Amino acid sequence: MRLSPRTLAETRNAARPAYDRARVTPGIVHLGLGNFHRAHQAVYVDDCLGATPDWGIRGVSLRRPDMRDALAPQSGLYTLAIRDGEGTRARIIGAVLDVLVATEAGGGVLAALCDPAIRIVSLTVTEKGYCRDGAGDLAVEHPAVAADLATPESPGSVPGLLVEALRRRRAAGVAPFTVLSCDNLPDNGATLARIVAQFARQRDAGLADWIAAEVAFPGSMVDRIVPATGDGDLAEIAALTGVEDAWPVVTEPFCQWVIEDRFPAGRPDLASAGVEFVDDVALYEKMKLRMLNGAHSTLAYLGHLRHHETVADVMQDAELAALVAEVMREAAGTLPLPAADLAGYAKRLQARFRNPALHHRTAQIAMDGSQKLPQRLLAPIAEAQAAGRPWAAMGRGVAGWIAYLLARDGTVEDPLAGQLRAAAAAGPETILSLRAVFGDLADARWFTDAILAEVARLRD
Ligand code: CS2
Repeated sequence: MRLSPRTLAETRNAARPAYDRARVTPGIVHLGLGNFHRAHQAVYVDDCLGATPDWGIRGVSLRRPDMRDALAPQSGLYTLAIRDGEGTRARIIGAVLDVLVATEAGGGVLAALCDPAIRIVSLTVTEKGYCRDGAGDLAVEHPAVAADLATPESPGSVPGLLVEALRRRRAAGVAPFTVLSCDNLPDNGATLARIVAQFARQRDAGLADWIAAEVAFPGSMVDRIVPATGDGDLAEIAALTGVEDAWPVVTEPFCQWVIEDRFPAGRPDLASAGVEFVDDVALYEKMKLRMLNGAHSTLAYLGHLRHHETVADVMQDAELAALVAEVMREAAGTLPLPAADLAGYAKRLQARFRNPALHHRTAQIAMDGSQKLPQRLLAPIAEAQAAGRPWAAMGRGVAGWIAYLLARDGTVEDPLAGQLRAAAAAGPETILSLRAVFGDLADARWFTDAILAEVARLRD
């Protein structure tokens, strides 16, 4: 029996939407409908739909149709399984109304984005979706950006889609939506605003000025560990709930969302669902990116080299668990926050990493290293060095990435895969000279000498 509105009443051991789903209408388009969105933002929105049913979500898959194909027969319903050492709690989420596929002709994504009922466009498109160059500006030679600048009315890239949708809304006299980045980037709102502005300026200066004046891009910090769904999860969740879900999502109990409160077109009452609204999210973002994600990347590369399959496995390796704690300590040293608070935060992060019920693969975190290292490890290393503070553990994370690239001959999942393959063939010095990843650190001997020594040690 497949999960659907018809079978919903027959699900067992799972909380069901507490609102009348027939009354829900779309208010949000979400770009990048992956597991993370489904276990995070969609859950907060689900909590709001009883009071305000006009904030349902239309999901967009930017590349593949597989999520749409899984969720369409279920009318968007899916199971969220929250797991820790104590067991599994299941909940059926109804906030996603349908899924559109951006690559399909007539896929309806632009029409959805232009619907006046849509007041928020949120994004989880991963670091590479922002099409940034090494300096954080729009990469105009990026193939997807170049293609969209050539044919801007049928866009496929994130900046291309947002700018064309905003242009059409402006032309039709429809107020713009708020653009809410939910990716793990520093200053994610400001970064997206800059990239959209730069893309718009390439098309039409008047449009760029209008976007700068009228469109809000609040920043946000998002946090929940959400592994890829495994085959075993499908069977286990079906056994628990009594209905089959083609793509359930498994996650941890912890969940956090901090957002800058700039929503001129309105927003659901997310505070009632536990969202923290602040004036400036930058420090929260930095803390999470450096302490959680920096430690995550470090344990992913070094753990993978030691053949540990999951994060929980790495945390059983005393040497690596100690390194993870040290990365967090060093990262904390770069943050202007009370040391005791950061020590408590680090303790809670390590407990989350030890969650034995999450099968969070080191290989999943290892992906897209060229996009992740700068904000997770390289920026805090540069700041630590300038302040005369230690950074050796974070340096081991960087060396781990290089050793990982060398061990795989540069054959990795990464938008810079071609460059990484060529650099790996030439050796670690060449990898360290990639300015697109290392920026000015590529020229800093204090940095490159230490990392090269660590890479040699790791390879031994
Ligand atoms: C992870 C993140 O895959 C990765 O790069 O570090 O997805 C991490 O699990 C989340 O940011 C936690 O909020």
